[in-house]
Amino acid sequence: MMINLLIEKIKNKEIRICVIGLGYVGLPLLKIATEKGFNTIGLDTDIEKVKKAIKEEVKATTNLNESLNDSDCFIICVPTPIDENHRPDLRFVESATQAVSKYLKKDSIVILESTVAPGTTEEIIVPLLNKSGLEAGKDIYVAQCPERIDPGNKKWNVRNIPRVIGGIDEESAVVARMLYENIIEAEIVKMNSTRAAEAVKIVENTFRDVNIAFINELAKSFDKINIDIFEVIKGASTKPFGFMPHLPGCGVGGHCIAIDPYYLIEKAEKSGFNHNFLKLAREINNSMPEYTIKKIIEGLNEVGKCIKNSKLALLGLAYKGGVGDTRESPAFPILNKLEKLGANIRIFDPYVLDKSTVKSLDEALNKSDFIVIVTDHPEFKKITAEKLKNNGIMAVIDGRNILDKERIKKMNIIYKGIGR
Ligand code: SAJ
Repeated sequence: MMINLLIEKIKNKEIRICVIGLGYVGLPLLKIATEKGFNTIGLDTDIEKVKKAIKEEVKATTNLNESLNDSDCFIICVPTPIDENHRPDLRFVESATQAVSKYLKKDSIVILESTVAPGTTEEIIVPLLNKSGLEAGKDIYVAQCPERIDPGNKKWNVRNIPRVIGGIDEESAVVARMLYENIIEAEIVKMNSTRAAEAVKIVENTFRDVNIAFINELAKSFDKINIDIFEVIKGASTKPFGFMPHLPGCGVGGHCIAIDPYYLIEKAEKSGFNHNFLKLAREINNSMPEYTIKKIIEGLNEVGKCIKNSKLALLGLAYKGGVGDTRESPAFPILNKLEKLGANIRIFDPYVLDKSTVKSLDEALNKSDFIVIVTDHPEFKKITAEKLKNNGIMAVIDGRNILDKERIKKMNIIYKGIGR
């Protein structure tokens, strides 16, 4: 088909879009594409995700044929995790691509939203698609449009976050951009290649990882010289340009920041470059749970206690405040170490009740002598020094620096923050 005809079909919403992967990226995309008038269907291997999508009034299925057959456009939004050796794991992307390649027809559009190393679309996705007998760049259009969802963000969402796209050729880029311009209400910026679009996403998140590592290392250093890093960040933030505040904490979790740098590190290694700096940043961020344990030991020692048999509340399992996602959360290495050291632990996370061992914050507090804050949930930010005193809490290890240090210390409760 002439590209103009395809563009007309897109503008007239005459194509069927199949979104593969209905997690925190795919489901919002499926919903907004449906809202914009496209004929859509969602595909996921997890029946619970399909049920959730149907409850949100979009068509979804676990059935490959029902979803992939008769679709003109396939948008792949499946996870790209790392394995236990921090090696990228493309299993989900490869199986989704293999499934799609069985249903391709002339002028199909395939777009990858999953975060991958630069070069993945060209070197892995295209060869898998070409196995269909149709040729990417000749018979089908292929592009990369990295997802930019920030779970829990009240301001930025799939509708208003600008996107970048890159095509394996100019026509693929034009088609993909036209498609997203008819779904997303924000700017769609065309890069010169899929490789550049893949790199944009990795760079965005690696930028964040190294900046967090920078402030985490400063926190360790300032702990030694009795400087409150928070006060310094606040001071540095008065500079109206050239400084971007990041916060120290008990660790960097989640399926983006803690993962994406490894995709670039491995890709670069294969191409003969060693990302010393990115690896060091990952090492520093991965050291923060251990550093938090050190602060717990220090805090308990100041009241003549040790971790063994101490009654301790671990507040938070999620990787960041306001969400229930526990992937790569620093809570688990901290919890494992505390259990190894024989602590008597109560776990509470209002967003992860199925893994909590007590039913409320009050129960966690009144059954404990010490608290460790791991997640900056809004509920935990409201914990007052008075509440701690009334519950007989002797020491607070504030892994997210969210409590009122001075007020807590005034109540003769030991306070240990990360860098404060
Ligand atoms: N964290 C710190 N210090 C900081 C910021 C975060 O320790 O200054 C920790 C958090 O506690 C968490 C981890 O890092 O454990 C990741 O936090 P995050 O706020 O970066 O949250 P994510 O992983 O949901 O990141 C997403 C990303 N969005 C996408 O990948 C599409 C990221 O690009 C966004 O910059 C980020 O949201 C955001 O800005 O909130």
